[in-house]
Amino acid sequence: MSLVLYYAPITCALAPYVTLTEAGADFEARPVNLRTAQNRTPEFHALNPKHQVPVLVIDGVPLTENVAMHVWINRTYPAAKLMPAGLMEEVKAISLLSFCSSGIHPFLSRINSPAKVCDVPGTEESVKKVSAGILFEKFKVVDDMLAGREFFFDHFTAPDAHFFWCYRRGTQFNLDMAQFKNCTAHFERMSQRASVKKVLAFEKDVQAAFAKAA
Ligand SMILES: N[C@@H](CCC(=O)N[C@@H](CS)C(=O)NCC(=O)O)C(=O)O
Repeated sequence: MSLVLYYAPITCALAPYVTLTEAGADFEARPVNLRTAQNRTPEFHALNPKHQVPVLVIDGVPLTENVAMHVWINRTYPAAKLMPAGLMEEVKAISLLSFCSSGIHPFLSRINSPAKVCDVPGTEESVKKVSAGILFEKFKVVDDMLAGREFFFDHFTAPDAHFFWCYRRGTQFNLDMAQFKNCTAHFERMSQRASVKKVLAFEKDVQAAFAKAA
């Protein structure tokens, strides 16, 4: 099987990199430079007309959206148990993945690029502030979920990887993330996993290569 993950540093492509690694999948991570708009080329558009990473190309067929990728990786590599067993637990995991993807992620994006959602001059700080307020409500929900728990379920699963990315992105905006004690502890535990260390080392290498090419 041929697996190519289109990946960009800092982005949510970190999550499928982690779950593919945890699954023991043999995959190629192909860097995409968002700063030079490599995601806007005709070649990339043919893979993903939404012009976003991640894209997982499976035997030549592109799959987009984190949630779908984690479901596919889990089904393809069941021994890794990337989703919890049993229908109810599995759909709870899909619910969490969806919350990361459509509940939390859009507010991280608004803080990162406020002008993409409001082009009225002078509103950037306001968009960031409102978005941070909503984001904090969402992190509080997860903080409560993680109270007294090592992972979301009884072992590491895909939502741990996806949420790790969300929390990490939050730490990159000068927000008071330390208030979310359980999320912070989860983040620190996740940072110790071999799969996470591997993607962070890869991220550094890709950033260095992009800087050199600039
Ligand atoms: N819902 C998508 C979101 C993907 C997404 O927002 N990717 C961002 C990076 S985190 C991206 O590629 N942004 C570039 C752009 O939109 O031009 C998923 O979960 O996979």
